[in-house]
Amino acid sequence: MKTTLQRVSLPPHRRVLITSDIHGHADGLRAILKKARFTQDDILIIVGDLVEKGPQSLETIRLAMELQKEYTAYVLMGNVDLWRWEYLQSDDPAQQREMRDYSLRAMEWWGGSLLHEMCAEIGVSLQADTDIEALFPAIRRHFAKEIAYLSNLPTILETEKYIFVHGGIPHERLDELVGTDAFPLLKFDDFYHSGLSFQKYVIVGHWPAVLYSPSFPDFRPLIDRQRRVVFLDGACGVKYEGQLNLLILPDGQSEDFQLVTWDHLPVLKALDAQAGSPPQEATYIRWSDRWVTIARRGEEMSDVMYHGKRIAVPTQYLGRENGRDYCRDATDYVLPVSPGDELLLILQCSHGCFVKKDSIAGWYYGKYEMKTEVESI
Ligand SMILES: [Mn+2]
Repeated sequence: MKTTLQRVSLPPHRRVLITSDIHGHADGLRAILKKARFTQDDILIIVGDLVEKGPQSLETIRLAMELQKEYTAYVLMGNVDLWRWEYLQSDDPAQQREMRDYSLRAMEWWGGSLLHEMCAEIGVSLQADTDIEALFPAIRRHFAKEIAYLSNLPTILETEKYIFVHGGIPHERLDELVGTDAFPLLKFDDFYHSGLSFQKYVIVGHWPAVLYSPSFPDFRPLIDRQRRVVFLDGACGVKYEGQLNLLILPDGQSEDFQLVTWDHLPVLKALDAQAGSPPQEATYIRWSDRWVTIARRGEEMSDVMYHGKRIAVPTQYLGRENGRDYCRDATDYVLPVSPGDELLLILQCSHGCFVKKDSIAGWYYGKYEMKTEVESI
């Protein structure tokens, strides 16, 4: 797939709503647009990765198609969108079987896959022994529109003040990038640490912004005003405690970002006050640097050594990979909480709750009551 560039002018007096990495959460996208009061006066930009890691991949593609018909909406390609399209258009039986086998694992991990949804719609329940080669012609026919839609998603969108791309760009000379392989721009891992800075703001998804948090997990977009880069990805689907992030600009010339988020987690109401721990002393074991030494393994909580510090983590967060122990995203950060605060429940332990407050994850040890929904959206 070659890099394509779409240039548009953003008219004044129209809000610009920017999101990315929907990952099969069509209901989340609908909810966040509703929360942002998205109307036909607004402009929507989705910076790639519509599919996989969630239960509604096909629905998300169709929702994006619909949004582009009925509203001013721009949708870019993500690396996962490209990956799925490559498999769907492949005539290689080995690749078709690989897609089936990946999809079966995805069903276990994330409760769904694009291929499961496609098979279900043509009346087939996808199984390990499904003759996927025999099914592919029917899938191609039935989903010709959706497959064509994926293949036509542009790589880069450029406006007067902004450049949007799923992963990142090595430089701002966009005309030089057109026609080159799109893959490195879609899967530009850890773009923040490339250290690059730009004239126009470069807005990307792909790499969960939380992985860039210095000492506690912060799921909000990371906006680096000096280097002029914005990292949107709230890790929706990728992490259980992930969220959708939507940035709103009052118009396309503005740099005044407002944030709206969407979460699927159950909501608690805190009943006690809790003093937070000093943020700079907190430790965040992040997926991109997850290796630990287990100092004490307990039934519910264990102690691990992480960069010379001993911290308590839920035992169920521990795992082993290639003979090394790791811990999935965890922190010892204690959140500052006031009675009445709304907390999103990630994990309940006997001594406290691992929660998210205003997009930041940490511990709460006080009393609480369960609330049903944040608000009916
Ligand atoms: Mn991605």
